[in-house]
Amino acid sequence: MKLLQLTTLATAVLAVPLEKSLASRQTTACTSPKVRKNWAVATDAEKKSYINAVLCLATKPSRLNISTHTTLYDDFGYVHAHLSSPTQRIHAEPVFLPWHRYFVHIYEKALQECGYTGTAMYWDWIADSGAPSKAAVWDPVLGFGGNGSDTTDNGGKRRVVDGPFRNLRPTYWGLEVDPHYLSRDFAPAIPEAHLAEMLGFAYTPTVMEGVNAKPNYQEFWTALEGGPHNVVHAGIGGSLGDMGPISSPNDPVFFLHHTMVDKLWWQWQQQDPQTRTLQYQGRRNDGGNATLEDVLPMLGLALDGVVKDYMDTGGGALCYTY
Ligand SMILES: *[C@@H]1O[C@H](CO)[C@@H](O)[C@H](O)[C@H]1NC(C)=O
Ligand SMILES: *[C@@H]1O[C@H](CO)[C@@H](O)[C@H](O)[C@H]1NC(C)=O
Ligand SMILES: *[C@@H]1O[C@H](CO)[C@@H](O)[C@H](O)[C@H]1NC(C)=O
Ligand SMILES: [Cu+2]
Repeated sequence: MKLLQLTTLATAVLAVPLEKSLASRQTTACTSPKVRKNWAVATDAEKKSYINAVLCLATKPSRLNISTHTTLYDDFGYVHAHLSSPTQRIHAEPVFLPWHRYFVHIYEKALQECGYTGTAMYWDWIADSGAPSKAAVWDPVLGFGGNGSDTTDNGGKRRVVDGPFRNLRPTYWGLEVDPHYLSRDFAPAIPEAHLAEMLGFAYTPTVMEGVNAKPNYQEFWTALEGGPHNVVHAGIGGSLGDMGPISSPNDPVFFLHHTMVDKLWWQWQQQDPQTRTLQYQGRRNDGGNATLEDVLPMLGLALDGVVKDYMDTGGGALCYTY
């Protein structure tokens, strides 16, 4: 009896530290990090494999315990929307960067469970800022398809009519259940106002130099989120496309955009890894000061995370580089 009790106790006590020691073992074990790729330089085979895995997500059951549950593809839009409203928990506060880093990581794993053997990829919108609508990422065969159509007979949204995702039907629009075809609404150029197409003037190499030069985490995430991050969403989504509302992960390009945002954070951290890898500060939306122990909620899509495990791309729960 006594022995049995001891064994039970030991198992219970071990359960928690085991998980911890696995995490810390990975910190030292990340010796060959995977290198995340630029979509523009990926091979045709890699692009096809990525695209097929995205389509596969829409055939997998939802992981969420909700009455409207549809597919794993829809889960990403749902979770992002419900963490943005009615209470904003993932934007306009320091957790923006680590939360989206973890979210991209979950998506990358989901693609891999759908047969994809590569890594998350990014759209380098800085390189394409002069003519964003011509970027390789919008290719109708080896890309995500382009701008939406000029009709709005898709529940008022501009349906993407070319490319491999033209038949994708996201379930959510913001917080609403509103099945529709995937939509985009590339912001047009307005020459009279000196506005370039897709608001490209707001994420040029020169603008980004200013963002990268920010001296601390708080100034950096604020400049990156409120500036180019938001503008790229608006430039692709407009008001009649999926990249606009809080259900923006509906558009598969969301993850190429956010992998780019993540790469920029990583680059900023690499400028002074000693100081910046764990630098995390600012005011939370609930009024408290941000700490490395803050939780990254995932509403059941994956286990909730903790900020400190997602600060270092080569440690904690992660093992990749750019
Ligand atoms: C799923 O949701 C139902 C209804 O809200 C709840 O009673 C149940 O405990 C939930 N199950 C899990 C595993 O979260
Ligand atoms: C995208 O398509 C819409 C609808 O046809 C059009 O108004 C808009 O100018 C297009 N944007 C670009 C950048 O071509
Ligand atoms: C947050 O940090 C600031 C500066 O260190 C401090 O003055 C303030 O009291 C802290 N606020 C809370 C809610 O802990
Ligand atoms: Cu977001």
